[in-house]
Amino acid sequence: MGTAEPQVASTRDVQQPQVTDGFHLVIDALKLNGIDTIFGLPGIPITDLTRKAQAAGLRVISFRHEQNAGYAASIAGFMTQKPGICLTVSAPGFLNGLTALANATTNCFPMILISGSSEREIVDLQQGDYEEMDQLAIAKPLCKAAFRVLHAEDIGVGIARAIRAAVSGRPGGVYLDLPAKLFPQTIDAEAGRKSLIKVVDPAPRQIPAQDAVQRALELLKSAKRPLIVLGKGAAYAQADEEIKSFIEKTGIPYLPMSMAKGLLPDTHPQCASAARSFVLPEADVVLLIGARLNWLLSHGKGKTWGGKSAKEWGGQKFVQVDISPQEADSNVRIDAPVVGDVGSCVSRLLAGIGSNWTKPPAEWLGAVAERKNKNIAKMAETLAKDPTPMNFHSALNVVRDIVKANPDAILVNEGANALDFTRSIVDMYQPRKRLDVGTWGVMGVGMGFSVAAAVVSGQPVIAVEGDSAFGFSGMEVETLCRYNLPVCVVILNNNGVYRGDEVNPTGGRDPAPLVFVKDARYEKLMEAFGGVGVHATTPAELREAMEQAIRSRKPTLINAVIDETAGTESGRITSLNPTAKKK
Ligand code: ADP
Ligand code: TPW
Repeated sequence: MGTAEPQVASTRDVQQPQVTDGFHLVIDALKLNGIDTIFGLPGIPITDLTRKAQAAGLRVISFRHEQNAGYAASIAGFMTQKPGICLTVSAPGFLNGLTALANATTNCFPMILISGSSEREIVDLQQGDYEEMDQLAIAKPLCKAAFRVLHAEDIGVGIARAIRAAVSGRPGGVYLDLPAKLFPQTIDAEAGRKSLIKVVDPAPRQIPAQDAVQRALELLKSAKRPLIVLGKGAAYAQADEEIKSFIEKTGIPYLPMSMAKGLLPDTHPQCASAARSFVLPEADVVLLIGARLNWLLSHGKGKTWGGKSAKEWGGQKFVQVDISPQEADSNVRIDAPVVGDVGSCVSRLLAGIGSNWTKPPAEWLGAVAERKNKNIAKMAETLAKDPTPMNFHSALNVVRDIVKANPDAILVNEGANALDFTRSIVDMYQPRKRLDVGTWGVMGVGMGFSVAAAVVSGQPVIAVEGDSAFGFSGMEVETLCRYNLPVCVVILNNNGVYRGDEVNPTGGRDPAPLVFVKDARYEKLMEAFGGVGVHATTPAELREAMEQAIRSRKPTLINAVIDETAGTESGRITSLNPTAKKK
């Protein structure tokens, strides 16, 4: 071990001892564990790692900003159940990747941020090294686990621990600190090979206790108005068949959370999305599968759930299937927690319902269907309108048709109104095809998610972006072009954050804080790098451009110009604005 030259053999006849180094041990450890792609951005001290990784057959996707590489890694983790790898340089590169790492942890996406770091001796004495920062200490509170490797022979253990921490139990983000000095360290090749660990069973199944399953089934059986809520944990678990069978056998209406859309097709007769505001307050027993009762579900209480005031419990009983035993009771009482992985839990629930299960009362199913049909008819009327200029609805009606015709395509979605309207208008037909802003409602995931979705799946990607949302990662259109990815970006352009018609009431020289340059030609950004740019002002132009993009698989950016007065502040979550809260 050490950075010294390999020992020179004493006679000419004796072969030079074979050595390996830190660079190759990192690459070999990743490959040994089935990791085939690195998302990152090169620079000291990891430049050669990117080159050597590519030479060793790993796919290395280089970004223009580490945050986007980080988001790409995290969503690759969500899609594949393998930790997505993001590789960055020290201090500023590391910090740029950190937002994505924290976001991954918040969303339960498995990812490993690997950052090069500077000399420990200098960092610890704060003597001002190049890009000096105590990265491990900074990462720790923002991720599930953080490790540093100082010696080449520990690389195998470091990567094995990082993989296990990222994917076992509740998945999340892991930080792995690799100091510059580690990479050129050499050790005997055979010893190096032996030091690597192929992780056996990285995400062990967690079987729920039989009495917990029984308790849950009894509660469900007693329900008059049962409801199932599917969250992105259910989508992540890849237990699609078990979930479908359970829902269909029980006959219980279900509500998919945003990224669980498509687990069963949104057009499924039991899908209650179009009756959300009816089923939440009316249900008496709710089965949560891989969904937290956080703000996205109004914390399980208040008016959304039929409570009389903002904080009051609506009276529902809850069954919660989750891999994290600490999740139950985080917001309201969970009457029947079922702790385990979704696949194991749902298959046991399915086995437990047996053959004499009675479907929910017709009265409940009828009421849900009635509300749903009424809302669907109302939406159809709105979608049929063709106003000038285009608005969210007339543009998204086109996206809805294109996704229906291309159910394999992956839909990436961010913005405020652009997010809310897309979620409710565009039906999804297959699991894990909708990738969006997740638990934080974070802007900036768009192009990173799009790159990863295309790279991981090989399928076409449609990214529906608010014009503000797009700006956070817009430079990555160059990455789309460089790797020639089949991504069609649709910017719903209303000239600003939320909408574009605000004026500075003081009459001062600056525009209002929420508005952008009017009539911006975003499509020229894509043209600058050799992709296809389209300026679309009608649904017909949008449709033609999207069809062409899917057919050609060329990176395409469609600047879909919509009414700048369309949209509301913060979209559907205006009520969370502090000023609104005061009222
Ligand atoms: P959503 O935003 O779609 O409601 P959340 O991110 O709030 O979903 O919740 C996802 C939940 O799924 C988390 O509580 C997480 O612990 C859980 N989870 C993740 N993976 C699994 C799995 N394989 N089995 C069971 N639960 C899981
Ligand atoms: C990292 C706050 C939420 S939504 C949004 C911002 C800035 C943009 C909304 O405008 P857009 O969409 O994209 O044009 P639309 O359809 O309503 O016109 N910084 C981060 N995350 C968040 N969520 C914000 C700021 C925000």
